[in-house]
Amino acid sequence: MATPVTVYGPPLSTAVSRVLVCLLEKDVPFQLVPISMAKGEHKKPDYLKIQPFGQVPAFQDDEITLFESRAICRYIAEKNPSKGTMGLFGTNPLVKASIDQWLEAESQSFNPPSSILAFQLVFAPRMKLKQDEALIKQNEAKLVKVLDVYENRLGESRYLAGDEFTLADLSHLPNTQYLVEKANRAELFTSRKNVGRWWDEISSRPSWKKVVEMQNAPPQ
Ligand SMILES: N[C@@H](CCC(=O)N[C@@H](CS)C(=O)NCC(=O)O)C(=O)O
Repeated sequence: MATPVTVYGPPLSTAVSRVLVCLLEKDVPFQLVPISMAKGEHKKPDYLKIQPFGQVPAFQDDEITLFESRAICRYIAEKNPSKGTMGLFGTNPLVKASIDQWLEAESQSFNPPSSILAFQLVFAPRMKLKQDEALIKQNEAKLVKVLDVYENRLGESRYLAGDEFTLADLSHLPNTQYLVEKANRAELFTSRKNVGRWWDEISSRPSWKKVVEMQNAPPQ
């Protein structure tokens, strides 16, 4: 039997949960090495050998190690084309380009304001850090503009890259979950008809529900 792949990092991390949901969609067995960020385990020399920036996640498949959650997701989808959800990373160059385009939109346009908001609104209070109201306002305004573009796009197609659920949609799950469920910002999504419909659909996938369960499980 093949050795399961290994994901290093806690499920509460948005970047780790992106990889976990991808593995579940593709039905790829994995083991999780939680890595305590509170204890600084992500900055230890042994860990830096597989993630030189000292961030989570890191990923291992036999002798291959990778970092960067979106690159890891592309690898998982490419390596397992006939397992689990088909078409996560497309089957022809044009579809792949469309998926890549929206994956880039997620990483370059959606992630910057949404990750700042998730940090300021969810993690800063948990870490007893002072929230930066100006930064929150500024990034809410940026996110509104991004979501207006998404609203138009999702009026034309069921999912971001077309009629099928792909890595482009999957990549939005982690930050959106925090904003909708933990940061009291659901309205940003639900007040937009198409974005609200899309969010209901992608967040109801069994793979994502399982990741949320892992996030909510009490620490071992
Ligand atoms: N672009 C990276 C981002 C990774 C990242 O920012 N991870 C955060 C947790 S979500 C982290 O490790 N933060 C600790 C640090 O930067 O020291 C990816 O997608 O994998």
